[in-house]
Amino acid sequence: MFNLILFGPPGSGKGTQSEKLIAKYGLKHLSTGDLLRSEIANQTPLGLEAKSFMDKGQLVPDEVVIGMISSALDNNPEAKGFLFDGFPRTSAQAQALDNLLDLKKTGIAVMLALEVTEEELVKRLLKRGETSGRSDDNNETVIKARITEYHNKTAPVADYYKNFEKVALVKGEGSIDDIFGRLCEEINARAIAVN
Ligand code: B4P
Repeated sequence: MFNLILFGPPGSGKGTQSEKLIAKYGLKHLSTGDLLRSEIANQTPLGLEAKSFMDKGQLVPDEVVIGMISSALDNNPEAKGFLFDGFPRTSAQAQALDNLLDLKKTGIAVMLALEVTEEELVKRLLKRGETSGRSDDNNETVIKARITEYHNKTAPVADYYKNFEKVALVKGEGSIDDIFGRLCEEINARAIAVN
């Protein structure tokens, strides 16, 4: 199995690049943001709980997202690898992911970390907010709260993977295709098992 984490602050292009990477490498895409928005759309109890955090720009509690990822792993026994998009976002999530993958006798091959300036992040998210209907995108205060959550709780997750020399920093500014090319170079340098 080849498993990778696409990492970066809100609006760094994780969702955008994930679509292209799964098409090229045939990995199963697991986006906690997408899973949570689907729960909200279906008005499930989990979705209603998650919405109250997401609307304020806060992270959803660890046990909620870890449970979702655990079920998604169990529901895809045939996957040849997973692309984790927006997960893990806290050190507790990173530890839980390692434990879940250990049970499947696999692990993370690489964390690709997109680097984008804060000014560019805010610009991109406000622009998406004009059309996306996402309540967490159309308010600059909420966007800034998301970025603060990222610095406080999520950025340390990269240090966790740096201990295992698994982090590749990738410039996340420029054209979508150029960034995709940089990500593919990093994967191809590591991924003997990916076709
Ligand atoms: P997510 O859904 O993960 O979304 P995101 O961080 O906003 O964005 P992403 O980086 O995927 O950006 P995108 O490609 O879309 O999270 C939303 C919320 O869910 C979180 O705030 C949190 O509350 C909750 N959540 C999710 N996972 C969680 C977890 N594990 N634990 C706890 N809570 C969790 O790009 C953004 C915009 O930029 C798009 O409009 C795109 O078109 C544009 N763009 C992309 N690349 C570009 C480029 N190169 N140039 C110009 N624009 C570009």
